[in-house]
Amino acid sequence: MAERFERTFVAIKPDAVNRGLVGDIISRFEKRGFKIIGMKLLHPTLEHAQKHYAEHVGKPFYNNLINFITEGPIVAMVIEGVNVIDISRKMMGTTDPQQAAPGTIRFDYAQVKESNVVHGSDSVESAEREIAIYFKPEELFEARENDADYFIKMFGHVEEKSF
Ligand code: RTP
Ligand code: MG
Repeated sequence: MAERFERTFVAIKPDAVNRGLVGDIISRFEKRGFKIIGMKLLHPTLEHAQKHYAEHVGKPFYNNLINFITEGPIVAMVIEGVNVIDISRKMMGTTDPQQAAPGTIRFDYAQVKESNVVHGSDSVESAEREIAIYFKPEELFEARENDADYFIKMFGHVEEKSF
């Protein structure tokens, strides 16, 4: 797979927020090296939910899905990294936690597909569309390199090396 630098929209769904799983889930993405460049706790409105899940209108699970996602606050995030769209969905596991591989977020934290803990965009187009539903451009921040590199570049003041 070509290495492409991407952004994706990730949501920690109301079930996971309610169960206190926010820290655990965020830390998985951080440990992978992905950068969180936008994040907020919000209670999705009906409009948010309908726009977000527009592709599922008319499907048998649609009403339950809309009710579920508007049930309580979610943590909405924009995450950046190499192939983050595909890799973050791999980290989440399949839609149905019963089918998900052990070690994935949905396998580890969920039992049924109706409340499966996380959402991740499934393509570049979905990511752009979903990010725009939940974030204004000014709510996203440039990802920095690690702090040392950043400050060295910024201030150019490394006086000597120890190696
Ligand atoms: P998501 O969009 O939430 O990241 O999940 P996904 O791509 O893995 O699955 P998708 O097909 O987009 O479905 C969106 C959400 O709808 C619920 N669902 N229920 N009862 C069912 O057959 C069924 N199928 C899907 C799941 O909560 C899924 O995450
Ligand atoms: Mg989906």
